[in-house]
Amino acid sequence: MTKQHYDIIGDIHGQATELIQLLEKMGYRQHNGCYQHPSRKVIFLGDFIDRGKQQRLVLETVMAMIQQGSALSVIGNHEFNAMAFHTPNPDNPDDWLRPHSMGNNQQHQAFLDEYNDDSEELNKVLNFFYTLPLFLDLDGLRIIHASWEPNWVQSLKPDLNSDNTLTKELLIKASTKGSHAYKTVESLIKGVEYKLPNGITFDDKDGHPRKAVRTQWWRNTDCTLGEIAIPANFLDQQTANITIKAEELVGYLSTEKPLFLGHYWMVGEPVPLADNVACLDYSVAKPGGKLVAYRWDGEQKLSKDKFIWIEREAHHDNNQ
Ligand SMILES: [Mn+2]
Repeated sequence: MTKQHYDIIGDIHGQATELIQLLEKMGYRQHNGCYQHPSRKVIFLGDFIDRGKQQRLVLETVMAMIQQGSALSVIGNHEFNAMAFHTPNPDNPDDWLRPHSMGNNQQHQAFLDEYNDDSEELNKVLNFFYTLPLFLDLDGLRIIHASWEPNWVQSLKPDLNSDNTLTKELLIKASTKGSHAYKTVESLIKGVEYKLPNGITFDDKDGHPRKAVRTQWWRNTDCTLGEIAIPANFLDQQTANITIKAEELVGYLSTEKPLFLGHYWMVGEPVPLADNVACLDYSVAKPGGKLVAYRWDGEQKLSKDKFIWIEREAHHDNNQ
């Protein structure tokens, strides 16, 4: 039997215009309210929500595709955060699993604006998030939002449903800082970070000071922190020169199935990160960003020719 061919789409963050343009560019057409392709399926990498102003339209589009079998998806950290944001903390009923702090409210505000006073739709969407698996391990490819580590995935198995979706119990455990579930889920969907030494901090794209940097965890050789930090080029020279041994990295061997990730706010022309690793998040919710897909036809070695994208609509920049 031939392998199913997939179009894997990166983080959308409420940018429905670009999503629909990308689907149409790849030959998907609407039938019965659902985008479909005669021979291909989409796989979404999660992070449908937050930031952009068309989050309901994004969710309506992807929910229809998933329900009618023309797409699959994994969960992103923004869906996980939303589930925790809207779930009361069982240990403290006056609070939420994700506290409604100013920062957390700000990050989620565009979503709240669209679902304000519509608890029926909100519940429908939260129930949909519970149907999104943490990862997909398919015939010939793997999909996860931020990082793949077989032992972490295995250690969560007892807490996941048989289709690798989250239970409410796991949502609660994974919202408790310091727990094994918290660390593991955080690494898988928020990425592996390297803690900076000696109180060094830097400001991220949103202007928040950070004490740890996201890393290219998939590297298999010794390197410097400057070479694996994401984004690159913001560390001072001394910090950038810190040596990282291959064994300190999670690594992803070249013999493993191709792995597709979102999450990392890549910039520039889309290219594979390794022969068998590609990230499809190119920050479509930020000025200058794009919505990126990879058209996979069963190959083990990924090619830069198979990326396809839509540039962010310039008019969004005037509305923000
Ligand atoms: Mn993300």
